[in-house]
Amino acid sequence: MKDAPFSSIRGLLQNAQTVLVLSHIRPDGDAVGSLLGLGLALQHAGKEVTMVLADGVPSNFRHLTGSNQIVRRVNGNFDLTATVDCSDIARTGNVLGERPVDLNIDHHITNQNFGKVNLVDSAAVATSAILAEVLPALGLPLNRPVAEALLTGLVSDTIGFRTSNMTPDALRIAAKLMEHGANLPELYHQALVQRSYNAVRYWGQALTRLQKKDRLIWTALTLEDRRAASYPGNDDADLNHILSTIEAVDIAVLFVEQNNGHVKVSWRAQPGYDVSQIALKFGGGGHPAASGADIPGSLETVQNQVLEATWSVLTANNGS
Ligand SMILES: [Mn+2]
Repeated sequence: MKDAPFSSIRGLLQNAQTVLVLSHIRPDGDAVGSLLGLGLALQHAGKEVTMVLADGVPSNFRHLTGSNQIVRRVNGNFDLTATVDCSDIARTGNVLGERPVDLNIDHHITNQNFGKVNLVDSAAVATSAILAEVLPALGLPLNRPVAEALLTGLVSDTIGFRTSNMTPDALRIAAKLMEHGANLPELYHQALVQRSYNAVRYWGQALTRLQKKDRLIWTALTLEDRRAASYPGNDDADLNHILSTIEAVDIAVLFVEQNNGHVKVSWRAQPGYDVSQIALKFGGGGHPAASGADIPGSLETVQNQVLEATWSVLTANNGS
């Protein structure tokens, strides 16, 4: 963060009245939290802000102030376009058209630095954590709704402060957000603990087919599973969190069949592995310990290709 381009960001913001802020498809807590954190802070500073999530706001984040302002399409022109928590432009859901990105704020190690100004800190536990430091430095106050959004992002991406990249600084940021009015137990419960009945039934389908080879574990959620459980989303309903709690496993892979002929793949790995490199090979990205990709092909084909590539990473590490 030492080289953070604060003065360029300040310049961009000063000259902008209308601001477009976007985050990524299949939004998680950090996507929603960083979007609202930046968006509401800019609104508070008198800017006219449009916030966009191509897939809309997941139901477990609709309690956040400002979430009802988030729209799914981009209309009109803006003085400034900013993305948060997006490692590449396609992650916005291709809603930008020809509009260039002025400001790219992110913490993914695979970030493509596609903005005119890029504030990318891969050591940060969440994009929301970056914003919790950047906003006050830019003279944008952390009021209660902003603090709630950012703490939601921080809690989500660290799975409740327990990912291996946790730092004392991340806890200090959380403490600061609590001091600005964010209720940790409540936001934690909404972001990580509470689940729908249908989501757990959806997990059940995949858990009965769970497979293990040495220290690799995997399963798939099919379209049929989604229908059987009446699960409304096209995501994994956080099942990968459950897979990553299984003992004596180094890498967990979850396949989610999509209705566009693609398969969404997510990897979770123990420290010492870098699954972002596998994801990158398949057109995705992420973090060393948690990555994802959207791969065209049938479930069977994608599963074979991905398991083969993952297996070779696992065995290469074992040999080193
Ligand atoms: Mn994030």
